[in-house]
Amino acid sequence: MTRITGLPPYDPQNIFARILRGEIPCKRVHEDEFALAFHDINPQTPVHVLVIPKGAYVSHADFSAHASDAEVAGFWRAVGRVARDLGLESAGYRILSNMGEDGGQEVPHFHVHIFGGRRVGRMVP
Ligand code: IU
Repeated sequence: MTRITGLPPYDPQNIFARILRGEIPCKRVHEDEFALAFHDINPQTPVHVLVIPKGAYVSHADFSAHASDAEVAGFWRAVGRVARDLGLESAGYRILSNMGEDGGQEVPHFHVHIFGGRRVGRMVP
């Protein structure tokens, strides 16, 4: 498949790649064929979990363009399942993914934040 242009190459030494390889520990909440979920090291809300795909994708732009349908479905099902298993569904929660420089992305492996456990209110960019 042709890779979309303008994206940085995937860095296999990024911190989430190292977590996926088991080189760095994490507080895991879920793992399956497509995704790993773990508690953010610097939580912004009482519940702050990151969900990352097993595949090597820099960002949502990369993932949405290049992941297989099975990977996309498996990943997003994992996001929903994690939120459900954390007991966030009845009160609600926020999912967010920072993408690239303007989006404030720090770790160059696609990840979705799940914020919950308190009222997070409406999103203000
Ligand atoms: P961002 O969307 O790329 O800005 O988010 C990166 C997140 O990864 C941020 O919330 C960090 O606290 C979190 N994190 C982590 O959980 N463990 C780490 O070792 C590192 C960052 I470095």
